[in-house]
Amino acid sequence: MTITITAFERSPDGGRGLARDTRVRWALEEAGLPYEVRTLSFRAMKEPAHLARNPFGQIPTYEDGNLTLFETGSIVLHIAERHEVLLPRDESARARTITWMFAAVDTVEPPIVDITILRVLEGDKPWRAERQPIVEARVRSRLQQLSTHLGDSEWLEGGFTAGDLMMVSVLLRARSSGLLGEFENLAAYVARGEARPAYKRAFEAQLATFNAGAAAT
Ligand code: GTB
Repeated sequence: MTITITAFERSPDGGRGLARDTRVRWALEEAGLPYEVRTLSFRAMKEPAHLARNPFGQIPTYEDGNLTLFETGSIVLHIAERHEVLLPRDESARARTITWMFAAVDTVEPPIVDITILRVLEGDKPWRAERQPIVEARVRSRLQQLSTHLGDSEWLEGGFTAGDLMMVSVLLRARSSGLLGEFENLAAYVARGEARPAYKRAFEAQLATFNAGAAAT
């Protein structure tokens, strides 16, 4: 059975790899697992066929035979379980890796998403100017804490793991705000993630999907 994931037919990020299918593609590339992509329009994402895959009508999803998953944390964990590089076998190292995966999606990503919401969905609202420094301060605080923890280390827990894959993916979303660049070690950490051959393949694949969608419309 070939693994199938879903992705935007035409990602609103213009192919910059910021939509969440990129982290799933990256995990699949790290694990050496081939996959196919089912692209969806925004309308198709809310139709019954896709709601059966993800009740929230979002991408990405993951299908392998009879198994269908949604939520990138869960999908990446499932993939990581099949590859020791992503999820160490040692019990404590494995638990620490999973801890970092949760930290990425539950502690670091929400304030970063708030910046996008403010810019994209609330850009014309009267409260934007007042809210902007508040939202940025929350992100800066999280980045400072992460930066302090990372220090001069290459990765969060010794070698590269799925915890780094999720954290780098989340941090990439903060780059355009300029906040990531305030933390030299975090910017270098993200660059190390982007330099991995598996990330590069994932990035090129999502860009090819975007270009195909753009050419078709
Ligand atoms: N918690 C879920 C997960 O981790 O899988 C969140 C999934 C999610 O937010 N999916 C988004 C989606 O389907 C796409 S990735 N949105 C459509 C909808 O909800 O109707 C989020 C995203 C979208 C666009 C950009 N961008 O343009 O830069 C970046 C990230």
